[in-house]
Amino acid sequence: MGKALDGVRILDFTHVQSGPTCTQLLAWFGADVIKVERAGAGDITREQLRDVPGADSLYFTMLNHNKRSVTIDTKNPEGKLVLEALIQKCDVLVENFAPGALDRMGFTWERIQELNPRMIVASVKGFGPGPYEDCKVYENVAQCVGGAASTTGFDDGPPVVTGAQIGDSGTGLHLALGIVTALYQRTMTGRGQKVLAAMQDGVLNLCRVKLRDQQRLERTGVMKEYPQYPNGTFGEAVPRAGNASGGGQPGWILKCKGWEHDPNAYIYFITQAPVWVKICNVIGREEWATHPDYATPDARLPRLKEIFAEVERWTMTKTKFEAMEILNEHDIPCGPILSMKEIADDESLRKTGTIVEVEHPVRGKYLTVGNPIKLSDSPTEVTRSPLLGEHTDEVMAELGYSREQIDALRTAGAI
Ligand code: CAO
Repeated sequence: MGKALDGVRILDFTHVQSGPTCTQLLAWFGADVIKVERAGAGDITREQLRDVPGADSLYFTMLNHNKRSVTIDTKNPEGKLVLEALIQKCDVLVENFAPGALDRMGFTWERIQELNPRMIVASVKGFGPGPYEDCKVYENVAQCVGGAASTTGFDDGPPVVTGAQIGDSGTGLHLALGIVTALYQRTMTGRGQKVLAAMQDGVLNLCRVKLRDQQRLERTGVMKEYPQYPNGTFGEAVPRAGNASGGGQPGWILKCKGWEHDPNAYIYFITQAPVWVKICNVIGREEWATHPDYATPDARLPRLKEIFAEVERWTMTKTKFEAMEILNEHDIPCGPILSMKEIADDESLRKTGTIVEVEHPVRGKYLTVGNPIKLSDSPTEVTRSPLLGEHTDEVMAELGYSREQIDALRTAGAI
């Protein structure tokens, strides 16, 4: 079976996390992704957080599957010529260097257009145009400037960053969508274009509901589904909501059996209005189904703390999996707090290819997250990340360089 992006060639000039997640997705959809790395060093993540001496780190291997690696010194005049040849052969250049780095290398948008007017140039930057556009940005900075940190955590504590890499992987996803959209537009216009995904914008897009709440707060001064209601105070900005549910169906994280020694013996419980009567029956508070203080969503809002405390008295008598099973029998939405260990061992995630075991020639077997997006006509096979420069000769030959030319460029330090 073919792949959705068969025939698309990507010049992958990305490093660290945000850019590589984007190009890895494109590779999983079938694009030929040629990762250009600095000769001798490579993507800095190859050696960051190493767990096996001498082997590429999991940080690198888990973000660079299905790619080819070539090493080019793009500041060397002869290396620049190799990069030019690649630009002429590829459809998309993806980069996430610090602002201005590509220009400093001599590859401005104008120069790239001269070389290949069909080329799409896709960039991740920390910020879009404005006062901070020249700043370098990492994951947690993006979470802080995109509205995630100020709205995450508990009211009586400091802002908190989340484990989900919404700044890096989230922006990589945004960029991937921009790239395939630009490729689609090119089929009609024949022209390339610039695609920019700023990490601040990507995080803010994922925090859309919090900007909704900012406006609700300004209009009404109170948000009744937030834990600050009815006894706490609201200030001028959207407060941290603890574990409250973001939507109109109140939820909270509740203890389950074993919580005293297991940090993940908890369940997320949603008091979804259509199943309120079933909730009352399951927890043994049948009278709440008709009591005017509890029977309607509006009546429940000022009593959510008391309601969740009562539900918790029930969940504490069950393991999170027992509670999940019983609640699902009654169509009550809930979710056990799964540890990474439990997820790694999850058979169903392995069956669907969401968790994949990969063999690597230096580090041996490791687990990775496969393609979370499943296409029925374009199945994903996850293959290992490339060793540094593993495909330099192969790609150079495809570009038309002879054996002698390749050797000479290597001697000159250009590749
Ligand atoms: N040959 C020669 N030079 C190369 C090269 C190659 N193959 N590949 C890269 N370089 C050079 C660049 O040209 C740049 O040189 P100058 O500084 O002289 O222009 C240099 O390597 C370093 O690039 P950088 O500034 O991007 O790297 P950094 O480690 O200093 O910064 C980061 C890293 C991530 C903060 C920065 O790249 C950035 O802000 N990127 C945009 C936002 C982003 O993607 N952040 C997410 C990172 S994941 O958490």
